[in-house]
Amino acid sequence: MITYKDSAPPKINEINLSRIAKELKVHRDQLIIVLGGGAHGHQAAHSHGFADSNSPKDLLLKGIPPIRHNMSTLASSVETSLNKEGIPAIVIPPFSFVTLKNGLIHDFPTNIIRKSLDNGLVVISHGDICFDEERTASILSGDTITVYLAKELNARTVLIGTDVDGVLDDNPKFTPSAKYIPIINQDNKETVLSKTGPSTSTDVTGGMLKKVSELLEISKHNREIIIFNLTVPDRLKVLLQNESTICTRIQL
Ligand code: IP8
Repeated sequence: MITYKDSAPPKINEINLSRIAKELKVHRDQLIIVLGGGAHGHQAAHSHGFADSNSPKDLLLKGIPPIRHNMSTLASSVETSLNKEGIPAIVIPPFSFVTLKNGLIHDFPTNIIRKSLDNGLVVISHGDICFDEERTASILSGDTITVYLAKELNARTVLIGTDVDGVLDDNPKFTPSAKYIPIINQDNKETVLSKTGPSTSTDVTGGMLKKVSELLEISKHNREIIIFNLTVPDRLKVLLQNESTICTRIQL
């Protein structure tokens, strides 16, 4: 929603971004904002072979500058918008301190993130390309970062903003009548996982199915996990004020 997902070259949706920055102003506690790749990350990742595990090393290496450039551009636009609203946000890019091994987190120190939060800063991080101990470089998705940081920093609430009303009971691109599922719990989690498909735009890291599977992993620890539609004005603001709105809550 802060990028036009299908626009090539990637383009920032300034209208949505400045609205979201205004909604974030109601938040009073520590806050980490994790950006997904959107068009900025996924197009460059796709054209440099990151969707295919057999891509040659040279092609992957060539992808590092454009992916880094695009993600830095995106993150810095978000930083600018938040700073304009008086939110003391700073970008901490994973490429400079996170390593992966076979696509999974290998080393992800959190001391600078903790110090930033303790000093009243709002941290912006984002899906990125990172060096991989086994495969030259791999893509680290924003969802993986979110799950990791929620665990490491013991987050109380995890809000996942998407462009649909929550986790849907069918693919809205093919079934326009698909409805959001208000609660995912032990009773329906297997059914939900079997119905939720991957994202249909250029997404090299798995879309909604991966999102839900990763979130289920951290929902057992008395944490509030909410997936909601960030394209609809005021839903973020309402959720940040602990009020209810249309969304999916994961409660295992
Ligand atoms: O959109 C992917 O992050 P995601 C980041 O959260 C890149 O999966 C660089 C493609």
